[in-house]
Amino acid sequence: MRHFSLRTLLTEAANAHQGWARQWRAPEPKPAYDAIIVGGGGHGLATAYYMAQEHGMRNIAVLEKGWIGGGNTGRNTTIIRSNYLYDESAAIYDHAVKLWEGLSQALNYNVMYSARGVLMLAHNQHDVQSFKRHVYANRLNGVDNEWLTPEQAKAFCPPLNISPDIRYPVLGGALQRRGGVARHDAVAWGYARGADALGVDIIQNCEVTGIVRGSDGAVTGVETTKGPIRTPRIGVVAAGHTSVIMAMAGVRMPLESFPLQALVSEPVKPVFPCVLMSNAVHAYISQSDKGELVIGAGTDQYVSYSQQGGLHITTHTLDAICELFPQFSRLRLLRNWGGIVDVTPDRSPIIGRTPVPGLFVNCGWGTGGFKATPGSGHVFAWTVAKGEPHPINAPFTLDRFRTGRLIDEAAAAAVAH
Ligand code: FAD
Ligand code: PYC
Repeated sequence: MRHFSLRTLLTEAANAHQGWARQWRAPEPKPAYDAIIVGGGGHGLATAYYMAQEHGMRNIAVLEKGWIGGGNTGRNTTIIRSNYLYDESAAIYDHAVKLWEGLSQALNYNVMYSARGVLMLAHNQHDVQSFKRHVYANRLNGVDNEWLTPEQAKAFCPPLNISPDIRYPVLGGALQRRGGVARHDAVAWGYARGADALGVDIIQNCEVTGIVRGSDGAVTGVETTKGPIRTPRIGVVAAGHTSVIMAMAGVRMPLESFPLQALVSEPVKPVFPCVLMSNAVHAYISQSDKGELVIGAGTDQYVSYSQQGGLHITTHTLDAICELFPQFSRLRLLRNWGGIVDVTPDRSPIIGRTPVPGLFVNCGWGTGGFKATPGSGHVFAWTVAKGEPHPINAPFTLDRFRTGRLIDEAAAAAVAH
């Protein structure tokens, strides 16, 4: 019979344990979510909704650093239209308009879409030529748009001053009758409620502070102010802050962030029947269902992340509004605010894959992404769910800034930037 000292016994036990430990591998931790959407604005919430509703992805989360709809979605002037010049743009913006038309029914939530017509005024010969070109191009794409004389513009929008001796005389206008407005926060809430009902987790006060990548470079999760979360797929939809988040994954974006402002007057009885935009003077106006005149300005000339812009920008806008609508000069301003928009060199969005496996981006809507919300969410959901672009967003690649296949919509983007 062998005798073992206590020391030998302990040493053998330790060796056996080490051998076992060498063979045993801890299983890879399971992803907490199949996909994460960064940004709880209208686009991010719509993306999550369509991922769950159309692609059956229920184990997903939307991470929002503040509160849902507190970014540009809740700060914009809600103008909806699809009168863009190029085929690619007409396709995506009109896809959105068609979804707007049935959105309240689809979500069973009144987003107050009101197709009251968007009239874009021409104030000089260049405007006239450019807008007429848009009218013809839109019609070829099956998008409604028509040219109005100054008298027809006044008949459509009676408060308009068409006197020829004003500083910005009206030479005519392009009218898209299917254009209009919707209630912006209802859009965020409607999509959030729909996504939540399908099992999507919406996590507010949860800022993404890092993107984690595995040894093969693919994403494996995010770092957040509430701790790390594992996921193999991330969709970044964080208007104004996209560059900051994409830099966390080592991707440099062709974007600049600018403040853009808007304001509302005190509420008055219904006086303004449509949406009117004057791109040359950077002013646009409609009336909300609460009665406030909703007025927007151009972007600041300098990049910034501050959610307020220069006072001189709004002053210039109000000068233009009072000249076009002298009767509004006695109205009082109720409040003004700003948002941060991210702008691409060709004023068209970027929607699709990135050089990092598992990382997708939807950004660059600049001053005009509210109108796109349902269409953008719909095609981005497809892109993230299938890992490949929907045919409608296929042209809007990040790669176009390398290949030069730009989609220059500076004129249709309308707002000065
Ligand atoms: P947002 O609503 O801004 O959502 C992005 C979200 O990402 C934000 O809630 C933000 O908090 C969150 N986020 C950012 N960083 C992080 C992070 N690290 N972690 C987690 N979350 C993060 N467009 C039109 O079509 N018509 C208009 O009339 C119009 N008027 C406008 C007027 C103004 C004054 C402004 C500012 C914009 C206007 N726009 C308009 C543009 C439009 O508002 C935007 O293009 C659109 O709302 C963008 O939607 P979004 O969901 O991508 O962005
Ligand atoms: O894209 O139509 C637009 C818009 C109007 C005001 C700001 N953006």
